[in-house]
Amino acid sequence: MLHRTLVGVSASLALASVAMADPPEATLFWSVDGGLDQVQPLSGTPNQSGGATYVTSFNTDGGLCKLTLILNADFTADPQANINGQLKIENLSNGPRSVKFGVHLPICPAITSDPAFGVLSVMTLTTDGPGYLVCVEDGLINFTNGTQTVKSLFTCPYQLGTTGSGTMTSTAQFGTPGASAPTAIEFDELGVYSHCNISESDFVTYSFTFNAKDNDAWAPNPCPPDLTRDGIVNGQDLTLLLATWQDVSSCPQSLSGDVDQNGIVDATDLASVLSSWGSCGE
Ligand SMILES: [Ca+2]
Ligand SMILES: [Ca+2]
Repeated sequence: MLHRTLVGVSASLALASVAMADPPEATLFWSVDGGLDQVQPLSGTPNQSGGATYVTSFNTDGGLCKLTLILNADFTADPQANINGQLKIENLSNGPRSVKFGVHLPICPAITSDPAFGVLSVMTLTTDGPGYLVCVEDGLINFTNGTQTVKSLFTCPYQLGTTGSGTMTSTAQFGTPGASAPTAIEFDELGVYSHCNISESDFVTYSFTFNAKDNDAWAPNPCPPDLTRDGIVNGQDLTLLLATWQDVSSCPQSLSGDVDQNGIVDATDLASVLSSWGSCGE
């Protein structure tokens, strides 16, 4: 019997509001019912709140999966950095599905947090009859530094189930609002990952709020050609630019010489420094 597989996935994050340049590229991977993992880049577009929106859809065995990721960032509320959002996974097919998906997204710029760091997340299963959600492997929300996972929420095993229709919720948190980490930690990536079995015609949502004290006190540069932020554009800025000449990054804020924050250090950035020589955008 051919089961029609129709799974919708949507995710939204809010990292509050700095006017970002081109949003960093995310990586999406997914599979349904044990199929091969599909991996694809996922580009974001700036949204009205100053963050970025990521949208994609994909087909598998006659089904459709849709993923939406909304990211809003605000590191101007020094010294707090906040992320909140919601992730939704729907199984719209006529049978239970094993759904695996993940999104990895660079955090630009990386957040340095001291122990004032925490996440609160609420998982809700909504069913139109007897239904369940069973974790198959790993955790849902991962904050990573390079390849090291700093913290995860909703790690296996967990499950929700009901014999009737309605909703069930479960809450996970760490650190909010108190201290949670023994030392300062840095995050350069947010990963959302889930592999779970979901009953037919049902869906699950994960809402979450993340707080971290940002020791970097990062703020937009009022004079972008002033790469050293010392109030003057001079040889030091030129030296810094040339040190990263032709470097590229999906996280432009990590390129010290990328004046226009487009992800590459090139002649446009050089021209900007030279045309602003001595002044600082006043
Ligand atoms: Ca300077
Ligand atoms: Ca550039």
